[in-house]
Amino acid sequence: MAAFPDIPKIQYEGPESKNPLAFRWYNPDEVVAGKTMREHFRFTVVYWHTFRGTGSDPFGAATLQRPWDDGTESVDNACNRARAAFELFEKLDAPFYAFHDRDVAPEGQTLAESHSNLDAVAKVLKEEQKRSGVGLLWGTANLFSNPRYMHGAATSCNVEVYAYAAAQVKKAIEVTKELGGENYVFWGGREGYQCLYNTDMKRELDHLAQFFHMAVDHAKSIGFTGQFLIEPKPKEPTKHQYDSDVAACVNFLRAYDLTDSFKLNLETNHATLAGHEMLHELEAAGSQGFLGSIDANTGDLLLGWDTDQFATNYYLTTQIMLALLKYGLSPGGVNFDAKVRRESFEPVDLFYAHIGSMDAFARGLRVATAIREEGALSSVVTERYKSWDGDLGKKIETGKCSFAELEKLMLEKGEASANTSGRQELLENIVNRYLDKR
Ligand code: XLS
Ligand code: NI
Ligand code: NI
Repeated sequence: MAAFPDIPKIQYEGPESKNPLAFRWYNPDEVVAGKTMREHFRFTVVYWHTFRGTGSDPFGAATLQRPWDDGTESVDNACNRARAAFELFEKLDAPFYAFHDRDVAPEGQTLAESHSNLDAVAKVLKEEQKRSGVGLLWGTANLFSNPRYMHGAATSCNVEVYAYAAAQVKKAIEVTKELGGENYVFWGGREGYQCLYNTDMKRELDHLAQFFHMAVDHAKSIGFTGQFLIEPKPKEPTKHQYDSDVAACVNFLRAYDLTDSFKLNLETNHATLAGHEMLHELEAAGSQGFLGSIDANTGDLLLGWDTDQFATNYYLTTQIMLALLKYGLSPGGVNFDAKVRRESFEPVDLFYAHIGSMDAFARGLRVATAIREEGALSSVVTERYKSWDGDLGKKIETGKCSFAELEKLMLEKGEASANTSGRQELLENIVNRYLDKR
């Protein structure tokens, strides 16, 4: 039985379309900047929000209607849900999905039972992948929901909880490999602290690094070649998450000799919670060679938590696409780590949400491509740094200069040459001009 019987396969109808179940900007087979749109985005639907979200919040119970779900934590229900999920992926023409182990299969009474539940559902996932051609962008383990993880997992003060987490990740990597997953993600879950009075920060960070080294070793031993990704987030659920932002993650990876095996999965709402724009995080990661994948969503700047909304703002998607065109994304993707609001309780709302955000990204791609092709921003940047293109700049940039030489030069000159305008307002107007265009 179809889960979404009234919803057709979503088609591209062009910008003038008023059909809410059609794409206006996302045309999967259209080539833009040398690649099809499908290849640019590698759009990914998340299992946890889209198929496990209930709409409950700290003030109220579940609201979301999901007729295919019988509400039980059984393996049968999990298998039915998986079939419903693939119907949505196919109707949206989304080439990938992503999951946590506990999203797709119920946790058992013992670790062994949880493993076998996961294997049973993975069988259905594998069949559905084969049938539909939808692939797994990444897998991950949920190391935060079960109460055993109250003090964290890989940073827990309880060594057996650490061991349990390792066992769970080992299995999740194996299942990800079995399903052809292209990446494996570590979001920090509860790896952080609520209170420094009870926390040995150095020891926790050392443990976390050992955990990652063991994950790398295990991946090698089973021949899993997917990319490992860390997902920065500054707070929530802990007061301070260790992977707080790109700078903190890159520092951690360098300090613990993990740079060969890890890149970063950047999420818009996490960037803004850290007090950064997404573009800042993309530049910080991309310029250091750590940009792996993105969790595409948006927050609400008036709310201080991870609201995980679908991104529809063209400025945001244009900025993201400017960075993705500059640094590239594969084997990552544009992963909709976003949820419908609890008031949007009907199944069709899942379609409106994804279609709108896919379109916003496609529009962003078109605008960013035009900006780049015409060099509208890059020519200004080149011009702005042109003083560095002379002999002096070269000498400094290649490490062949000293303070003494620079002092000598400036003593001779007496004053630096005049500055030029930064032209920020003009550039903001130029970006608007590209946004006006079709
Ligand atoms: C939570 C994270 C989470 C990860 C996957 O804030 O965004 O959803 O993406 O564990
Ligand atoms: Ni995320
Ligand atoms: Ni998040």
